[in-house]
Amino acid sequence: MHSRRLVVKTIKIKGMSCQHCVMAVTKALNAIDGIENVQVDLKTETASYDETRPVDTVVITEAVKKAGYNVAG
Ligand SMILES: [Cu+2]
Repeated sequence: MHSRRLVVKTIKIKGMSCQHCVMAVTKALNAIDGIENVQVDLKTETASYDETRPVDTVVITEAVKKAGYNVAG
């Protein structure tokens, strides 16, 4: 039995305007290996998720960009 690494992270997402955008960003982030339990909030323009192993920020930025949005900051 090995311990499970888990870090909760929150990032800022720019460009979302409706629930369709929220779903698109959620799907893009959920597809990344090492990211789980994605929660995207339109009003605060944030995405929170559990990182179960280290994920390069470039991977996250590119996935969000590919979905049509941007990671701010
Ligand atoms: Cu939308």
